[in-house]
Amino acid sequence: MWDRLLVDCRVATMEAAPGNPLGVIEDGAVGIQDGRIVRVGVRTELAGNRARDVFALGGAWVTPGLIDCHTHLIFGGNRADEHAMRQAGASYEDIAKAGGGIASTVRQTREASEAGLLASAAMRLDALMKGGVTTVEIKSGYGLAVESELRLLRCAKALAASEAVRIVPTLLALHALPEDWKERRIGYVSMIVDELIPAAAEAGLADAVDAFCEGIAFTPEEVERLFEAAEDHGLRVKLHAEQLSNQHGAALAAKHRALSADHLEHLDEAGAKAMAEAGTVAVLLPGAFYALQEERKPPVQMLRDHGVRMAVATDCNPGTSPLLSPTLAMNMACTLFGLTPDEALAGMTVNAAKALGLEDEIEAIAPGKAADLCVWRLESLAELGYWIGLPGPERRLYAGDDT
Ligand code: DI6
Ligand code: FE
Repeated sequence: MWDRLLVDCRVATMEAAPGNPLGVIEDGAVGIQDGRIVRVGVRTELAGNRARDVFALGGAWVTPGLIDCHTHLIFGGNRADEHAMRQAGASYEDIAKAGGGIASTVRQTREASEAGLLASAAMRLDALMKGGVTTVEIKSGYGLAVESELRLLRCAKALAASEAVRIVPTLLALHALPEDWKERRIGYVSMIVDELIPAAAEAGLADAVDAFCEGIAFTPEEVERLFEAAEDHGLRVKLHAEQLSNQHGAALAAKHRALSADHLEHLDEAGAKAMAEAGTVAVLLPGAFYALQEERKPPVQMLRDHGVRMAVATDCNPGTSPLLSPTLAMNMACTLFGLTPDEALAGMTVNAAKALGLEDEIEAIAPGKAADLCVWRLESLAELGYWIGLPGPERRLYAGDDT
């Protein structure tokens, strides 16, 4: 006897087949036991099985739960003031150079109590979850010192314990050079490499290490030192690359078999090729492009031509992407970047799972995978990338439980 059986639904398994890129099963059924999917198929194939709860879904769509594979969800305060400054003509780089930007959030984060950080992050997390998110990656990066970075990772762990969502913690070790290290760049990177990475790895607080490779942040050489240290400690790597300029970060990330390279507005062909060869996922972040009113789009056609998998994420952060809706990220990926609605859905499911190295757990609706599912009362799945401000799924199952 299974725990649950979903019937009278159309299932987008996300297991692509020829002519059926989303692996759609019309008149499908999904069996769930102990938080995992045990069987999926057309209803008649599953007809002999019984379950404690049978959900008849009246023709609704079932997709995997959405995966937000790039966020900076935990931080103190917000930067609505800088949003206003940008409307008055200041650029993101101007504000950063004047001591605002990431440095401003670092100050507010260091001042915040742990309870305060958790409460504000939980509010944002709740919005993402209501929008259909069942897995969310959370980066540190607003502590910028050993203890304050570890504190953010511990907050991520606390949220994982209290909320019905899978949380994947990333140590964003090189995000910005803190004010008090301005004259000691090399020393700062050494501290991160020699102290923070070993401490985070030892405590099991991070799955991967990330950095911001940019003219206003860290150089490819500094990033490479970081990647080597991460590898020494058994941590995967990923990179904020080619967001504001071309630093050839994507090729560097690919060289280190990065899970993903993210943003990529200024990606060149050599970078795309290297990513394809390494299996590095391109994470597109239209919320940041929108909020910064950028003009240069990521080269989506080039990514397609080279067979680079594309994921889509909110990049939820206080500076460049105060975006709290996964389906709005999908809509923006379509409207601003030219993804098809199918690509946008794959970008928040199967490809996002790969960007987190979690394909075995959550990449599809298939036997053995976690029963993280969304039930959408929509006529077509293309509506997920179409509505601007879709309220969220009718039902959200996390590890088989209705949440
Ligand atoms: N790129 C971004 O868009 C965010 N971080 C990063 O490396 C911005 C973070 C912020 O401005 O607070
Ligand atoms: Fe980011």
